[in-house]
Amino acid sequence: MSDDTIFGKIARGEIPADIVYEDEHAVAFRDLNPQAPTHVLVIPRRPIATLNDAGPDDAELIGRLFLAAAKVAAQEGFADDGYRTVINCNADGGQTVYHLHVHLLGGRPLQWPPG
Ligand code: D5M
Repeated sequence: MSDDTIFGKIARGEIPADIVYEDEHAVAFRDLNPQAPTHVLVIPRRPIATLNDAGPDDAELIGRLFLAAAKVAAQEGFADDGYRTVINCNADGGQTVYHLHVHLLGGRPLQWPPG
């Protein structure tokens, strides 16, 4: 599957990002437009456009994205205070980049519900 999104380019190392964690399956980097003191995006190296495009074969990979987010939360020092992980899906979900990503937000108390 081809992936010409900005996140596909980051995953392939073609454009720079402020990477805070990476492994065989996932890359995590700081969001350019942070909504919290720490705002990191965790993406799979393998392109999946939206959560709707994930299938049963992606179940383990999606679990790995959340485990990577928890690792980054610990790395950033707010795991015990708390944080939020969220996936935006399609237009009403506020998705703008069509390479699946988990937002990790932390470093301040977060409001609920989101807007
Ligand atoms: O989230 C897409 C997020 O991606 C949004 O918070 C801005 C961020 N963004 C866009 N381009 C970049 C680059 N190049 N580096 C880091 N962060 C970036 P969504 O859920 O799709 O609305």
